[in-house]
Amino acid sequence: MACCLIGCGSNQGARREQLDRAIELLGVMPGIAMRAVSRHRETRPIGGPPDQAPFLNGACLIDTELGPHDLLGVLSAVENTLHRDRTDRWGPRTLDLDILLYDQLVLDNEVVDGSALTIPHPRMTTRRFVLEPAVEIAPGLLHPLSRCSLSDLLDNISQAHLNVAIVGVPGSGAAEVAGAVADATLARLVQAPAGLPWRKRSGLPDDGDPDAAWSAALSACARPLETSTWPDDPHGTVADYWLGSHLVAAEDTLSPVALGRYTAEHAAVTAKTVTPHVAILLQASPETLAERTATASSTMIDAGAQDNPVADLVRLQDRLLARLRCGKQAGDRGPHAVVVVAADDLSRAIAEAIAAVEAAG
Ligand code: A4P
Ligand code: MG
Repeated sequence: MACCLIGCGSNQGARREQLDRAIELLGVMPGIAMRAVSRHRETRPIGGPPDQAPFLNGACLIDTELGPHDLLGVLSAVENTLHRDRTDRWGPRTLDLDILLYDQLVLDNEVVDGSALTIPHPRMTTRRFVLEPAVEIAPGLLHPLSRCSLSDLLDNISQAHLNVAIVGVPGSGAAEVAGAVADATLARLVQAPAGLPWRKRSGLPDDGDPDAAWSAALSACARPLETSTWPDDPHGTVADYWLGSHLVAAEDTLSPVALGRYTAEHAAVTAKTVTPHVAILLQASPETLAERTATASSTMIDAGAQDNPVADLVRLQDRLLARLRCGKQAGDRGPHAVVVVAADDLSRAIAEAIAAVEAAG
């Protein structure tokens, strides 16, 4: 028997009746027992076509004997009974039922019979319209990736001054996405004062002492994030980098002795800085990274320094994903909410990143 959290939404037709009917239908399905149902709340639509109607959102907790894909099939059948139209992604809908959590199961885009399933729901950690009803019925339930309770995740996005980091390797478009998110959300923009010195980079000491380059980049990037000078206005901050990237990149580059020293230095420096509440990780294909870094090779990476700089970028990107995904397991210095955004199409990445941040408000 698995305990599952289901998110429910509607912004078309008789919203309340449709949500009530969906809960009723779910409760009588074979293999499903309804345990708790939240109130429905009216919420502002996030993403999708402009001018769509407000949503009613809620959540329910079920026990089920069904496997995750069979459960998804049942949810789709209930959506269809209530006349769900699937023409537009994030478009108006009579009913949307999402699997938010399925026990502590983690599935990454697992395809069975043509339908893909990602659990936990990949956008839930920044969505107030998901977390508020979920916390009402299951505040202590653990999110298996962040290792935070639902109530911690809601507190995390409820900070007076939301701190967002756009994380990506050179060529991912982090600077462009961060600028656009800051503009759209009226947040303060913090731009990286120095790049990662995992290649010989312009603007960093080039004296043959790799340790000095790593230290210089770390302290330059830590300065704008120092706790002592951090603002508390309600607009929030969007930075186009995350200090954790420096450590992940260093692990791939420095000798064991140099890395030991740098790890201690990194811990001491980051302890004096703020931790982002939300990280948006940009994920680009090797082709995109090759194309974007070829046009900017003089400032992004020294292509002559390695045989295959794009392969290095891809490896770093994978390791950033792994590090960010493991949440609190990596200590409490990691962002609690992590959203992965495909970065090959930059306008789409910008829209997704803005939606992820606006969903917290
Ligand atoms: N899918 C993968 N993982 C899951 C999962 N954990 N639960 C697949 C449910 N479905 C999952 O979903 C598209 C496909 O996602 C499914 O075929 C399934 O195989 P869909 O319901 O057909 O389409 P969608 O909902 O438009 O897409 P998506 O990406 O699930 O949308 P989201 O992220 O759920 O966002 N604003 C407010 N205020 N309230 C809302 O409820 N909802 C959305 C939809 C956007 N903005 C909103 C709200
Ligand atoms: Mg859905």
